[in-house]
Amino acid sequence: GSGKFFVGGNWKCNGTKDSITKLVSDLNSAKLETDVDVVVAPPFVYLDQVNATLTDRIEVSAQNSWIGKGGAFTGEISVEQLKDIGCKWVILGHSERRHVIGEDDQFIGKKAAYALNEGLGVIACIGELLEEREAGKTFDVCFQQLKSFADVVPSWDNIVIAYEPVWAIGTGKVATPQQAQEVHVAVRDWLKKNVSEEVASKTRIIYGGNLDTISFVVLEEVASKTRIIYGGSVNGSNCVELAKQEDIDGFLVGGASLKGPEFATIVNSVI
Ligand code: 3PY
Repeated sequence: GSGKFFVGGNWKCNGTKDSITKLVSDLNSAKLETDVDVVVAPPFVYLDQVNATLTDRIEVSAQNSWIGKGGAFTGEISVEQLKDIGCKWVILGHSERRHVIGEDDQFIGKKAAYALNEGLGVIACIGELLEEREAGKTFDVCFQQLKSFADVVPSWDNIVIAYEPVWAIGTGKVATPQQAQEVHVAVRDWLKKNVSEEVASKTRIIYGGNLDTISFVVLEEVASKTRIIYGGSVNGSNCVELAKQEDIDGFLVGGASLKGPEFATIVNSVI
């Protein structure tokens, strides 16, 4: 894998004050491997409560953010407000926002660029529908979604890519470790060809030695440092096999993240 293992819990539109108080207390007492970045994403209305009561060991993420500065945008939440309450991350491009709410690549890209420019980390989700997989379009779809992030983001330092095949979300159907690994490798290759070279060519290297060697190092770094995590029905029983895959650098967990002990098991599946 690349970089530090990263496990995010996407609580989606679930929970009450009481259930979230209990979940936070379970997370606070859980034993978590030290070498893992752990993030949870509560619904907006509980973000402040969670951030105030959760151990500093776990960072807090939003599940969405507005495309720009706040103002007259009824019902939206701005990046500035998220930062104000101590939120460090935002999940963008989740398939439920793409396919249930109808957000498109361009809109998601704008949100990502704004959030990154303001200093939030972005968990950038991509993934194909079942019919796209069956039509052999998995890579095309994922690359198109990646490109719409790549075209607008200021840098890749603060992005984690979450590959979440839509047919594996909320269906209990998990991708096999091989199916996930195959896409993760393709995503990393795509980054190498389309992002690293671009970054390498834009990076000014002021050094008098062998330039080829240096640009090669820069080129390798972006693709190999970007964490590509898997999401889609990850749970306490399938996480170990998935985590063994070379290019799976962590997980974005749905339903199983609502149970403290099971979420801890997933965090601790790091090898
Ligand atoms: C799932 O596992 O259902 C997810 O959507 C994680 O984001």
